[in-house]
Formats: sequence, C-alpha cells, structure tokens
Amino acid sequence: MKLIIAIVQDKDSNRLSGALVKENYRATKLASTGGFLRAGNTTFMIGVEDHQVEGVMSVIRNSCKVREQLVTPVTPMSGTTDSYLPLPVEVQVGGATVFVMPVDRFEHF
Ligand code: 2BA
Repeated sequence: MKLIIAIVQDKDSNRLSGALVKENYRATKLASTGGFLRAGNTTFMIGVEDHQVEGVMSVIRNSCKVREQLVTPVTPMSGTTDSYLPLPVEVQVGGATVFVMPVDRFEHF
C-alpha cells in the first residue's frame, strides 16, 4: 500500500477532489500554506494499493494546471535612506507536488 501526498493550488482542488471521487479513490483534503509564497494551497492524502498509484497520478496530472504567479521578494528593513522598491518576479507554480510513500500498516475501524 502507498500514501500519496499531493500539494495542489486551491484553484485546482475542487476539480481534483471531484475527479478522485468519480474514479472511486478515497482522499482527505487539508488546508495548507506554501513556505515560499505563504499563500494557501491544498494538500491531498490519498491511500491506495500499489497498482492504483499510476491511476491516481493520471487523475492528478489531468486536474492540476501550471500557473505563473507574481511574487514581491521580501527585503530586510534597512536603516539607510537609499532604499529601493523590489520588483515583483514571476514564479511557476504547480501543477502538483507529489510524494508517494510506503505504508507499513493500515487499519480502518
Ligand atoms: P510554495 O513554497 O509557496 O512555492 C510556490 C512556488 O514558488 C514553487 O512552486 C516554486 O516554483 C517557487 N519556489 C518555491 N521555493 C522557492 C525557492 N526557494 N526559490 C525560488 N522559487 C521557489 P512548486 O514547486 O510547484 O511548489 C508548490 C507548492 O508545493 C509549494 O508552495 C509548497 O507548498 C509545496 N512544495 C513544493 N516542493 C516541496 C517540497 N520539497 N517539500 C514540501 N512541500 C513542497
């Protein structure tokens, strides 16, 4: 058995949960925050048998889009007068960041 942890953008989370339910995969959604952008994202925990991993991967791939997002770099406060305004930079986010982990034991009471 494997536990798939998939971090996706909030904009894709409803589409992904709908697709997982439709394909009969069980999943739990957690509200999460990206360490870099400090913006909300959604983390899915999906427990499946080994042979189902590739099926789940295709559902994730088909539900999540890569998007460009503008970020304004955080600059340390400076005491000097010659300050400058940091320009926003574009980063590419997603489609999804996925970890597949082995499960030693699964119980469902
Ligand atoms: P964030 O940490 O908010 O990162 C959002 C996007 O910013 C990343 O997209 C990446 O393009 C960029 N980015 C992140 N850290 C960076 C850095 N140190 N320098 C330059 N650019 C950086 P994704 O790679 O698609 O990641 C989307 C979200 O997935 C992340 O949101 C984070 O919540 C999660 N994630 C990504 N890699 C992870 C990892 N190795 N472990 C745990 N969570 C991860």
